[in-house]
Amino acid sequence: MAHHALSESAYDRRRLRQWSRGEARGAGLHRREMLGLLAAAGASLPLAGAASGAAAAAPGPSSAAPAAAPGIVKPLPPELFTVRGTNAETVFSSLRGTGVLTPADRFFVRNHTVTPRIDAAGWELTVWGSGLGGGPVRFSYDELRALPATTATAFVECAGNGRSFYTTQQGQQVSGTAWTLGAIGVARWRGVRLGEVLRRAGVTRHAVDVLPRGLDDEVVSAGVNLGRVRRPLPLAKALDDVLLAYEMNGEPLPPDHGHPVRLIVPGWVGISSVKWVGDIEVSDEPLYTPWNTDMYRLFGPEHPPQGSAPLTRQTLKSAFELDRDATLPARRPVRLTGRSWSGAAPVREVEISTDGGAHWRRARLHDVPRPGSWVRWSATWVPTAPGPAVLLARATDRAGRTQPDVSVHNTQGYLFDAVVRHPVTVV
Ligand SMILES: Nc1nc2c(c(=O)[nH]1)N[C@H]1C(S)=C(S)[C@@H](COP(=O)(O)O)O[C@H]1N2
Ligand SMILES: [Mo]
Repeated sequence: MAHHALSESAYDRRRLRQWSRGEARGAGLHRREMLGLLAAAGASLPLAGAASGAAAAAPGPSSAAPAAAPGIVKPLPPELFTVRGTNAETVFSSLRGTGVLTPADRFFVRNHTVTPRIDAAGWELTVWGSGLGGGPVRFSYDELRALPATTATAFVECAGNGRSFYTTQQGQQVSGTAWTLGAIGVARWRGVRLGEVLRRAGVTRHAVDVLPRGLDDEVVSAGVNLGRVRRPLPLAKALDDVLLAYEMNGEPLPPDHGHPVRLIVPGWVGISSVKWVGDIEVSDEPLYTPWNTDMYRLFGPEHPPQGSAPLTRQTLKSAFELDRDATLPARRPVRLTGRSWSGAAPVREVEISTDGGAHWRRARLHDVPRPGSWVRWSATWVPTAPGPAVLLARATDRAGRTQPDVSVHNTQGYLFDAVVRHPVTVV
């Protein structure tokens, strides 16, 4: 663990130095140009799509959402999903009573464009680039499935999960899809280790970066074509625990979640887990795309002028499996349930407050905390006086981090980690 943390941060520092010196190549856009685009109007992150709007413009959970996300294949009934532009957020209360694994029918979808329909029989993966000993190597779906299989339980969580609370709870402006806390799901993924495929493709010791690219449409943002979704992964992570997954919860990957094959990068921001992967470049020098230069880094007054290093691990969060503004009867025991998770380490403890943070007590944990997954928890509450109340849940992980009261702002609203205030009404 420590070894990987070290090599990851060394890698980030090297990348950041190169970026600062203007050595970034292949990013598609000059950074200043891109930042200008992102700042323009400050309204919506261009990639979020016109319909989704910004957190500032659409703070409510569902009031401003359009009726459907045309690019998503699976049904999106309102009791399971809140549609936000090209994306669909899981209604957290719909997880109540489900297991650790999020059923595919309620797993959130984050699409930069639209879900492509890809036939596994005609699909192949091409691995190529200067970090290989020889030329391109191709794998058919059947060849990939014939390689040694591994399974892993891991969450996929959008870096912007919780973004709307920068605005509704902290009064700050951010750009991007106005997620509440439902841009996360946990699944059991089955596939082949990326490291296994890279070794078979002849990765050399000069390789430093691995760039998976999706087969979905090129992303056009404010009139600029950014190309296909692609984000470099440092070789150390690629060889560690990354999967090329072809099954989700025991079924072939559904179209919306990357059929036939996607990356699963445990613990890291969701953008790392590229869906519908078609090719992987293995490079002997660092690579740059808009997804590791202008997006998915922290910008703003509280961060270095060049922005933070590219985001890697997810932060920690907690959510109640209860609708916001739910109505609860007074003087009757109510079983509050929820989930907490962290990208850094297993969750150690969850505390809840039913009086806006004046008093705290421990919630009961229902799962053995594991890295890269979440724990379900519960606590019984007997509301006394009728009227409004605010519920809070606060997680601490085994790395010693506790959710703070306030999250440090960044312009694109990533990595929200503060305790979320959950209003209810006692009647
Ligand atoms: N090819 C491709 N991969 C992608 C995306 C995309 O739009 N295209 N979205 C990314 C983002 S931002 C997230 S949060 C996750 C979401 O995965 P899911 O839709 O299966 O929940 O996929 C990532 N992989
Ligand atoms: Mo995301």
